[in-house]
Amino acid sequence: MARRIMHVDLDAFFVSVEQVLNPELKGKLVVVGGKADRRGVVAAASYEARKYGLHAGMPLVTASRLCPQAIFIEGNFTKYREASKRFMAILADFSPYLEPMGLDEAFLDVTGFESIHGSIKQMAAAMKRRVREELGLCVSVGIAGGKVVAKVASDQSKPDGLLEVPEGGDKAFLAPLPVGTLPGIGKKTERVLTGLGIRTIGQLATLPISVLKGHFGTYGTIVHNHANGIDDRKVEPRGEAKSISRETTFGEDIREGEMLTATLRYLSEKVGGSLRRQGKRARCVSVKLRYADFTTITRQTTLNQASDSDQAIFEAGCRLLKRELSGGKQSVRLIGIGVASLTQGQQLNLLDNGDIRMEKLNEAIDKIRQKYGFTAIQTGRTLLLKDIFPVK
Ligand code: TTP
Ligand code: MG
Repeated sequence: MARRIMHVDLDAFFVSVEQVLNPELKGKLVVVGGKADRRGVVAAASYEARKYGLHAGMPLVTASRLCPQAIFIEGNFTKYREASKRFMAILADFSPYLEPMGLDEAFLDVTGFESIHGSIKQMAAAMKRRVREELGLCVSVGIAGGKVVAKVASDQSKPDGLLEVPEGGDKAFLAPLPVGTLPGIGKKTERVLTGLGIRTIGQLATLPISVLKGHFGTYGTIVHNHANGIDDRKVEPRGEAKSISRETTFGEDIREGEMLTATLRYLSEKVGGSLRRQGKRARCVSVKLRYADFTTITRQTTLNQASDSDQAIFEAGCRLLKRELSGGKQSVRLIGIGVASLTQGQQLNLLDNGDIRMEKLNEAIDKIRQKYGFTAIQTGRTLLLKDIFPVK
């Protein structure tokens, strides 16, 4: 049976949530990202505001020049996360093969589901209805034989769209579209392609792989396949944890390095504890920062050997944080630390005495925390946080 993949993406997500919470904003020129006089960029613009050329990533000052009558809103991530959770729960009712991508979009494998709903299109319509009735939000849906074409279809259908590419029609659907509509083709790649005389995805599809490899390296093969509507990537539901992370959003944006470091230490201890509970070690450590303007970055590094120690995670995270903040100009809204490349069980390398001491210390700390709660033990740095995270 031919695969049927659905891509769903909420329209003007942050803005739409604000409009649900404050109906006076409906149908108006609304921008989420910060006050017009603030530095920073647009996170989301209503479709009405997009008519004036406003889009995500545009500096707020430019947005307010183009559209001074727009309503500029600070935004509140907690509300968006809550809406996202409810959105994903509705999608999960439609297919267990659900792969969320960030907060407001997801892929679903819906192969064979027409027998339940009459057709895949009717299934999409039912999904759109539920999201509208239960959340007041508008979702656009694309249906195709693979992920990349399903995503292009939902993009093309926006806003409030529903577009099904007929079976076997993926390549023909893409052919007339400009190369820039293919996910992964950014402005830079687009310029290179224009230089080669390539404007449509159909033209891109005819370029030999060797030419694309010459320009894009190994990515050339993927570009070639996607342009030809070939994409076998599976929809991957969240399985066993491939990574562990903890993050926290500050009540108010933070600039002080010391406070950020202390929070990083606290979160590292949470991640380390979780690793040890699962009997796992990690090779990869990443730090996530969301700045006041909602720009979110992650930086990652690899440890010399897999570890489950709070100290090793913290030290690696701290190096990443210092490097990132060295060019720092903005205050931070959220900080997080995560580990990935997880392995099960003991490391094979011989531990030196210092490592053994650390292992014993962490084991002892875990035991005390298990008995008396996480905050029963505070390391020097996390004491700074006692006003933020209440001691039980
Ligand atoms: P998108 O789905 O890319 O955008 P959107 O939902 O606002 O609009 P569309 O109808 O075109 O889908 O992103 C989802 C949310 O992620 C968006 O509402 C705000 C946030 N976001 C940012 O904070 N910064 C960005 O640069 C982008 C693109 C999105
Ligand atoms: Mg969206």
